[in-house]
Amino acid sequence: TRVESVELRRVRLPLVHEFQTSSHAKRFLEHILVALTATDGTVGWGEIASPSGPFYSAETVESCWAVARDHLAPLVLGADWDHPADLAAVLAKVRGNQFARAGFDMAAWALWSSAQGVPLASALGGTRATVEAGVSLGIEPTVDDLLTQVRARVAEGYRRVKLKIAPGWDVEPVRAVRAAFPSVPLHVDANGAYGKSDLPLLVKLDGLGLLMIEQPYAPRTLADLADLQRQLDTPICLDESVEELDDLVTALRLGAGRILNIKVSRMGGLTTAVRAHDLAVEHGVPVWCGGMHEFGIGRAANVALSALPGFTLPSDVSGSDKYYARDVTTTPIVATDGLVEVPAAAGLGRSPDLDFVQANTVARWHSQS
Ligand code: OSB
Ligand code: MG
Repeated sequence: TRVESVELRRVRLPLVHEFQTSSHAKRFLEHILVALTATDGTVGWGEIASPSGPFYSAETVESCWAVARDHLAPLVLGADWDHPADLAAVLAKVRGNQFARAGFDMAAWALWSSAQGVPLASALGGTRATVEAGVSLGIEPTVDDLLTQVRARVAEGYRRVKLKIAPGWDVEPVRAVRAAFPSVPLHVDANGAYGKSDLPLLVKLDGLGLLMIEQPYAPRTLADLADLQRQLDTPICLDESVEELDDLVTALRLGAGRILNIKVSRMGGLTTAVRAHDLAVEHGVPVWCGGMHEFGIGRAANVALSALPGFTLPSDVSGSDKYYARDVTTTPIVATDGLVEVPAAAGLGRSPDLDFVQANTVARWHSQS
Protein backbone atom coordinates (compact mmCIF):
# COMPACT_ATOMS: atom_id res chain seq x y z
CA THR A 1 0.00 0.00 0.00
CA ARG A 2 1.15 3.52 -0.80
CA VAL A 3 -0.51 6.53 0.76
CA GLU A 4 -0.56 9.44 -1.69
CA SER A 5 -2.27 12.05 0.42
CA VAL A 6 -2.49 12.96 4.10
CA GLU A 7 -5.07 15.36 5.47
CA LEU A 8 -5.13 16.67 9.05
CA ARG A 9 -8.08 18.53 10.56
CA ARG A 10 -8.35 20.04 14.01
CA VAL A 11 -11.99 19.63 14.94
CA ARG A 12 -13.51 21.31 18.00
CA LEU A 13 -16.71 20.09 19.66
CA PRO A 14 -18.49 21.13 22.87
CA LEU A 15 -19.00 18.53 25.62
CA VAL A 16 -22.58 18.06 26.82
CA HIS A 17 -21.36 18.01 30.43
CA GLU A 18 -18.16 19.51 31.87
CA PHE A 19 -15.61 16.81 32.75
CA GLN A 20 -13.14 17.25 35.59
CA THR A 21 -10.26 14.97 36.56
CA SER A 22 -7.57 15.29 39.22
CA SER A 23 -5.63 17.58 36.87
CA HIS A 24 -8.10 19.82 35.03
CA ALA A 25 -11.64 20.55 33.79
CA LYS A 26 -12.85 20.64 30.19
CA ARG A 27 -15.89 21.95 28.31
CA PHE A 28 -14.67 21.67 24.70
CA LEU A 29 -12.43 19.12 23.07
CA GLU A 30 -10.25 19.59 20.04
CA HIS A 31 -9.10 16.38 18.37
CA ILE A 32 -7.19 15.94 15.12
CA LEU A 33 -8.76 13.79 12.41
CA VAL A 34 -6.31 12.07 10.07
CA ALA A 35 -7.35 10.97 6.57
CA LEU A 36 -4.99 8.77 4.57
CA THR A 37 -5.77 8.18 0.90
CA ALA A 38 -4.08 5.27 -0.89
CA THR A 39 -3.09 5.31 -4.55
CA ASP A 40 -6.17 3.15 -5.37
CA GLY A 41 -8.42 5.78 -3.77
CA THR A 42 -9.21 3.88 -0.56
CA VAL A 43 -9.44 6.25 2.42
CA GLY A 44 -8.76 5.46 6.06
CA TRP A 45 -9.66 7.78 8.94
CA GLY A 46 -7.96 8.03 12.32
CA GLU A 47 -8.23 10.30 15.33
CA ILE A 48 -5.56 11.95 17.46
CA ALA A 49 -7.39 12.32 20.78
CA SER A 50 -4.81 14.22 22.78
CA PRO A 51 -6.00 16.52 25.54
CA SER A 52 -5.14 20.21 24.97
CA GLY A 53 -2.70 20.38 27.86
CA PRO A 54 0.18 18.07 28.90
CA PHE A 55 -1.53 16.80 32.07
CA TYR A 56 -2.52 13.25 31.15
CA SER A 57 0.64 12.54 29.15
CA ALA A 58 3.36 14.87 27.85
CA GLU A 59 1.48 15.44 24.58
CA THR A 60 -0.79 18.36 23.66
CA VAL A 61 -2.92 19.14 20.59
CA GLU A 62 -0.19 21.55 19.47
CA SER A 63 2.58 18.97 19.87
CA CYS A 64 0.52 16.36 18.03
CA TRP A 65 -0.22 18.78 15.19
CA ALA A 66 3.48 19.64 14.79
CA VAL A 67 4.70 16.02 15.01
CA ALA A 68 1.95 14.80 12.67
CA ARG A 69 2.68 17.48 10.05
CA ASP A 70 6.49 17.58 10.24
CA HIS A 71 7.40 13.97 11.00
CA LEU A 72 4.59 11.42 10.71
CA ALA A 73 2.99 12.60 7.45
CA PRO A 74 6.35 12.56 5.59
CA LEU A 75 7.10 9.06 6.95
CA VAL A 76 3.71 7.77 5.78
CA LEU A 77 4.00 9.40 2.35
CA GLY A 78 7.40 7.76 1.88
CA ALA A 79 6.44 4.26 2.98
CA ASP A 80 5.34 1.19 1.05
CA TRP A 81 3.61 -1.34 3.32
CA ASP A 82 1.64 -4.59 3.16
CA HIS A 83 0.14 -4.57 6.64
CA PRO A 84 -0.60 -1.79 9.19
CA ALA A 85 1.99 -3.31 11.56
CA ASP A 86 4.65 -2.61 8.90
CA LEU A 87 3.64 1.04 8.82
CA ALA A 88 3.58 1.15 12.65
CA ALA A 89 7.21 0.01 12.61
CA VAL A 90 8.05 2.92 10.29
CA LEU A 91 6.14 5.38 12.52
CA ALA A 92 8.01 4.02 15.57
CA LYS A 93 11.07 5.85 14.26
CA VAL A 94 9.40 8.74 16.11
CA ARG A 95 9.96 8.18 19.83
CA GLY A 96 7.15 8.86 22.30
CA ASN A 97 4.33 10.96 20.82
CA GLN A 98 1.95 8.00 21.13
CA PHE A 99 -1.26 10.00 20.63
CA ALA A 100 0.05 11.49 17.38
CA ARG A 101 1.24 8.10 16.11
CA ALA A 102 -2.03 6.45 17.15
CA GLY A 103 -4.03 8.63 14.75
CA PHE A 104 -1.95 7.41 11.80
CA ASP A 105 -1.83 3.77 12.92
CA MET A 106 -5.62 3.79 13.35
CA ALA A 107 -6.12 5.33 9.90
CA ALA A 108 -3.84 2.67 8.39
CA TRP A 109 -5.89 -0.12 10.02
CA ALA A 110 -9.14 1.49 8.83
CA LEU A 111 -7.76 1.80 5.30
CA TRP A 112 -6.34 -1.72 5.22
CA SER A 113 -9.40 -3.50 6.66
CA SER A 114 -11.60 -1.56 4.28
CA ALA A 115 -9.41 -2.56 1.30
CA GLN A 116 -9.49 -6.21 2.47
CA GLY A 117 -13.27 -6.04 2.82
CA VAL A 118 -13.25 -7.17 6.47
CA PRO A 119 -14.56 -5.40 9.58
CA LEU A 120 -11.79 -3.68 11.55
CA ALA A 121 -12.66 -5.79 14.61
CA SER A 122 -12.05 -9.07 12.72
CA ALA A 123 -8.85 -7.70 11.19
CA LEU A 124 -7.59 -7.08 14.74
CA GLY A 125 -8.58 -10.56 15.93
CA GLY A 126 -11.87 -9.59 17.53
CA THR A 127 -14.51 -12.25 18.12
CA ARG A 128 -17.39 -10.47 19.90
CA ALA A 129 -20.53 -9.13 18.21
CA THR A 130 -21.21 -6.71 21.06
CA VAL A 131 -19.00 -5.19 23.75
CA GLU A 132 -19.87 -4.24 27.32
CA ALA A 133 -19.78 -0.52 28.03
CA GLY A 134 -18.93 1.25 31.26
CA VAL A 135 -18.93 4.98 32.00
CA SER A 136 -16.31 7.27 33.44
CA LEU A 137 -17.66 10.03 35.68
CA GLY A 138 -15.67 13.17 36.41
CA ILE A 139 -15.32 15.04 39.66
CA GLU A 140 -18.59 16.87 40.39
CA PRO A 141 -19.21 20.04 42.43
CA THR A 142 -21.07 18.07 45.12
CA VAL A 143 -21.70 14.46 46.15
CA ASP A 144 -25.38 14.97 45.24
CA ASP A 145 -24.40 15.97 41.71
CA LEU A 146 -22.32 12.81 41.48
CA LEU A 147 -25.19 10.64 42.72
CA THR A 148 -27.44 12.22 40.06
CA GLN A 149 -24.90 11.28 37.38
CA VAL A 150 -24.53 7.72 38.66
CA ARG A 151 -28.32 7.30 38.83
CA ALA A 152 -28.72 8.46 35.21
CA ARG A 153 -26.00 6.19 33.86
CA VAL A 154 -27.14 3.14 35.80
CA ALA A 155 -30.68 3.77 34.51
CA GLU A 156 -29.28 3.82 30.96
CA GLY A 157 -27.93 0.32 31.57
CA TYR A 158 -24.16 0.91 31.71
CA ARG A 159 -22.43 -2.15 33.08
CA ARG A 160 -19.82 -0.46 35.27
CA VAL A 161 -19.28 2.98 36.76
CA LYS A 162 -15.85 4.50 37.19
CA LEU A 163 -15.40 7.51 39.45
CA LYS A 164 -12.56 9.99 39.08
CA ILE A 165 -10.92 10.63 42.44
CA ALA A 166 -8.37 13.17 43.68
CA PRO A 167 -7.12 14.22 47.12
CA GLY A 168 -10.16 15.81 48.81
CA TRP A 169 -12.63 13.92 46.58
CA ASP A 170 -12.19 10.27 47.37
CA VAL A 171 -13.42 8.25 50.35
CA GLU A 172 -16.52 10.40 50.98
CA PRO A 173 -18.01 10.42 47.45
CA VAL A 174 -17.06 6.78 46.84
CA ARG A 175 -18.71 5.69 50.12
CA ALA A 176 -21.82 7.68 49.19
CA VAL A 177 -22.07 6.02 45.77
CA ARG A 178 -21.39 2.60 47.29
CA ALA A 179 -24.15 3.13 49.87
CA ALA A 180 -26.70 4.32 47.28
CA PHE A 181 -25.83 1.65 44.68
CA PRO A 182 -24.64 -1.39 46.63
CA SER A 183 -24.55 -3.78 43.67
CA VAL A 184 -23.26 -1.57 40.84
CA PRO A 185 -19.78 -2.64 39.66
CA LEU A 186 -17.68 0.33 40.69
CA HIS A 187 -14.09 1.41 40.31
CA VAL A 188 -12.01 4.54 40.89
CA ASP A 189 -9.39 6.32 38.77
CA ALA A 190 -6.87 8.65 40.43
CA ASN A 191 -4.89 9.61 37.32
CA GLY A 192 -1.72 9.35 39.37
CA ALA A 193 -2.76 11.91 41.99
CA TYR A 194 -1.58 9.99 45.08
CA GLY A 195 1.80 9.03 46.50
CA LYS A 196 3.34 6.63 48.99
CA SER A 197 2.32 8.83 51.95
CA ASP A 198 -1.35 8.30 51.01
CA LEU A 199 -1.29 4.59 51.89
CA PRO A 200 -3.79 4.95 54.81
CA LEU A 201 -6.32 6.55 52.46
CA LEU A 202 -5.83 3.87 49.81
CA VAL A 203 -6.35 1.22 52.48
CA LYS A 204 -9.74 2.84 53.25
CA LEU A 205 -10.68 2.60 49.56
CA ASP A 206 -9.57 -1.04 49.67
CA GLY A 207 -12.52 -1.79 51.94
CA LEU A 208 -15.21 -0.42 49.62
CA GLY A 209 -15.66 -3.42 47.33
CA LEU A 210 -14.17 -1.78 44.24
CA LEU A 211 -13.43 -3.72 41.06
CA MET A 212 -10.09 -1.94 40.82
CA ILE A 213 -8.13 1.19 41.70
CA GLU A 214 -6.86 2.74 38.47
CA GLN A 215 -3.48 4.49 38.41
CA PRO A 216 -3.20 5.52 42.08
CA TYR A 217 0.40 6.73 41.76
CA ALA A 218 2.25 8.73 39.09
CA PRO A 219 3.10 7.01 35.78
CA ARG A 220 6.73 6.07 36.42
CA THR A 221 6.38 4.52 39.87
CA LEU A 222 6.12 0.86 38.90
CA ALA A 223 8.26 -0.30 41.85
CA ASP A 224 6.09 1.63 44.33
CA LEU A 225 2.92 0.41 42.61
CA ALA A 226 4.16 -3.15 43.08
CA ASP A 227 4.67 -2.45 46.83
CA LEU A 228 1.17 -0.98 47.00
CA GLN A 229 -0.40 -3.94 45.20
CA ARG A 230 1.10 -6.27 47.81
CA GLN A 231 -0.70 -4.28 50.52
CA LEU A 232 -4.12 -4.08 48.85
CA ASP A 233 -6.70 -6.75 48.08
CA THR A 234 -8.29 -4.57 45.38
CA PRO A 235 -6.54 -5.03 42.03
CA ILE A 236 -4.53 -2.05 40.81
CA CYS A 237 -5.25 -1.19 37.17
CA LEU A 238 -2.52 0.51 35.18
CA ASP A 239 -3.30 3.31 32.75
CA GLU A 240 -0.69 6.12 32.41
CA SER A 241 2.16 3.79 33.48
CA VAL A 242 1.95 1.75 30.27
CA GLU A 243 2.82 3.70 27.10
CA GLU A 244 4.98 1.05 25.49
CA LEU A 245 4.92 -2.73 25.38
CA ASP A 246 8.11 -2.78 27.45
CA ASP A 247 6.39 -0.81 30.23
CA LEU A 248 3.95 -3.71 30.41
CA VAL A 249 6.79 -6.24 30.47
CA THR A 250 8.29 -4.40 33.45
CA ALA A 251 4.93 -4.01 35.21
CA LEU A 252 4.17 -7.72 34.85
CA ARG A 253 7.58 -8.71 36.13
CA LEU A 254 7.28 -6.43 39.18
CA GLY A 255 3.63 -7.23 39.90
CA ALA A 256 2.71 -3.54 39.66
CA GLY A 257 -0.94 -4.27 38.94
CA ARG A 258 -3.42 -7.03 38.18
CA ILE A 259 -5.53 -5.33 35.49
CA LEU A 260 -4.59 -3.33 32.41
CA ASN A 261 -6.44 -0.42 30.83
CA ILE A 262 -5.46 -0.50 27.14
CA LYS A 263 -5.88 2.84 25.39
CA VAL A 264 -5.27 2.99 21.67
CA SER A 265 -4.07 6.61 22.01
CA ARG A 266 -1.77 6.06 24.97
CA MET A 267 -0.08 3.09 23.32
CA GLY A 268 0.53 4.69 19.94
CA GLY A 269 -2.19 2.85 18.04
CA LEU A 270 -4.04 -0.39 17.45
CA THR A 271 -0.91 -2.34 16.52
CA THR A 272 0.64 -1.96 19.97
CA ALA A 273 -2.76 -2.20 21.67
CA VAL A 274 -3.28 -5.67 20.18
CA ARG A 275 0.23 -6.74 21.28
CA ALA A 276 -0.45 -5.47 24.81
CA HIS A 277 -3.69 -7.46 24.82
CA ASP A 278 -1.86 -10.62 23.73
CA LEU A 279 0.86 -10.21 26.36
CA ALA A 280 -1.65 -9.50 29.12
CA VAL A 281 -3.73 -12.56 28.16
CA GLU A 282 -0.57 -14.69 28.20
CA HIS A 283 -0.02 -13.54 31.81
CA GLY A 284 -3.63 -14.00 32.91
CA VAL A 285 -4.18 -10.25 33.25
CA PRO A 286 -7.71 -9.10 32.31
CA VAL A 287 -7.88 -5.99 30.12
CA TRP A 288 -10.45 -3.37 29.15
CA CYS A 289 -10.37 -0.51 26.70
CA GLY A 290 -9.97 2.99 28.09
CA GLY A 291 -11.05 6.15 26.33
CA MET A 292 -10.03 9.77 25.82
CA HIS A 293 -13.52 11.16 25.13
CA GLU A 294 -13.02 10.14 21.51
CA PHE A 295 -15.14 11.46 18.67
CA GLY A 296 -16.87 8.76 16.58
CA ILE A 297 -13.75 7.79 14.63
CA GLY A 298 -11.57 6.99 17.65
CA ARG A 299 -14.61 5.61 19.48
CA ALA A 300 -15.24 3.16 16.60
CA ALA A 301 -11.62 1.98 16.85
CA ASN A 302 -12.10 1.46 20.61
CA VAL A 303 -15.21 -0.63 19.98
CA ALA A 304 -13.37 -2.77 17.41
CA LEU A 305 -10.46 -3.35 19.79
CA SER A 306 -12.82 -4.26 22.65
CA ALA A 307 -14.06 -7.18 20.51
CA LEU A 308 -10.82 -9.09 21.24
CA PRO A 309 -11.24 -12.04 23.61
CA GLY A 310 -9.05 -10.69 26.44
CA PHE A 311 -11.30 -7.64 26.94
CA THR A 312 -13.28 -9.35 29.67
CA LEU A 313 -14.13 -6.24 31.70
CA PRO A 314 -16.51 -3.44 30.55
CA SER A 315 -14.68 -0.81 28.48
CA ASP A 316 -14.98 3.00 28.49
CA VAL A 317 -16.89 2.82 25.22
CA SER A 318 -19.99 4.75 26.23
CA GLY A 319 -22.33 6.01 23.52
CA SER A 320 -21.36 9.20 21.68
CA ASP A 321 -24.26 10.95 23.45
CA LYS A 322 -22.52 10.77 26.83
CA TYR A 323 -20.11 13.43 25.55
CA TYR A 324 -21.44 14.98 22.34
CA ALA A 325 -24.84 16.29 21.26
CA ARG A 326 -23.75 15.47 17.71
CA ASP A 327 -20.77 13.30 16.77
CA VAL A 328 -18.44 13.59 13.75
CA THR A 329 -19.70 10.34 12.20
CA THR A 330 -22.85 10.01 10.10
CA THR A 331 -24.23 7.66 12.74
CA PRO A 332 -23.23 7.93 16.41
CA ILE A 333 -21.96 5.08 18.60
CA VAL A 334 -24.94 3.85 20.61
CA ALA A 335 -24.98 1.91 23.88
CA THR A 336 -28.19 -0.02 24.48
CA ASP A 337 -28.62 -1.71 27.84
CA GLY A 338 -24.87 -1.21 28.31
CA LEU A 339 -23.93 -2.98 25.08
CA VAL A 340 -22.36 -1.48 21.96
CA GLU A 341 -22.63 -3.32 18.67
CA VAL A 342 -19.44 -4.21 16.82
CA PRO A 343 -20.01 -3.18 13.17
CA ALA A 344 -20.13 -6.03 10.65
CA ALA A 345 -19.31 -3.74 7.70
CA ALA A 346 -15.82 -3.62 6.21
CA GLY A 347 -13.32 -1.20 7.74
CA LEU A 348 -14.04 1.10 10.65
CA GLY A 349 -17.81 0.75 10.15
CA ARG A 350 -18.29 4.50 10.63
CA SER A 351 -17.82 7.37 8.19
CA PRO A 352 -17.22 11.00 8.97
CA ASP A 353 -20.08 13.41 8.31
CA LEU A 354 -17.96 15.64 6.07
CA ASP A 355 -20.23 18.70 6.23
CA PHE A 356 -20.38 18.56 10.02
CA VAL A 357 -16.62 17.96 10.22
CA GLN A 358 -16.01 20.92 7.90
CA ALA A 359 -18.30 23.15 9.94
CA ASN A 360 -16.32 22.38 13.09
CA THR A 361 -12.82 22.39 11.61
CA VAL A 362 -10.56 25.06 13.12
CA ALA A 363 -7.44 24.22 11.09
CA ARG A 364 -6.67 22.05 8.09
CA TRP A 365 -3.41 20.81 6.58
CA HIS A 366 -2.89 18.68 3.53
CA SER A 367 0.07 17.06 1.80
CA GLN A 368 0.39 14.97 -1.34
CA SER A 369 3.20 12.70 -2.49
O1 OSB B 1 -7.73 8.29 32.79
O2 OSB B 1 -9.16 7.17 31.71
C1 OSB B 1 -8.63 8.26 31.97
C2 OSB B 1 -10.41 11.00 29.97
C3 OSB B 1 -9.38 11.88 29.77
C4 OSB B 1 -8.14 11.60 30.32
C5 OSB B 1 -7.94 10.43 31.06
C6 OSB B 1 -8.97 9.54 31.24
C7 OSB B 1 -10.24 9.85 30.72
C8 OSB B 1 -11.44 9.04 30.94
C9 OSB B 1 -12.54 9.15 29.91
O3 OSB B 1 -11.61 8.38 31.92
C10 OSB B 1 -12.99 7.82 29.43
C11 OSB B 1 -13.92 7.97 28.22
O4 OSB B 1 -13.46 8.35 27.12
O5 OSB B 1 -15.11 7.71 28.38
MG1 MG C 1 -7.40 6.35 33.61
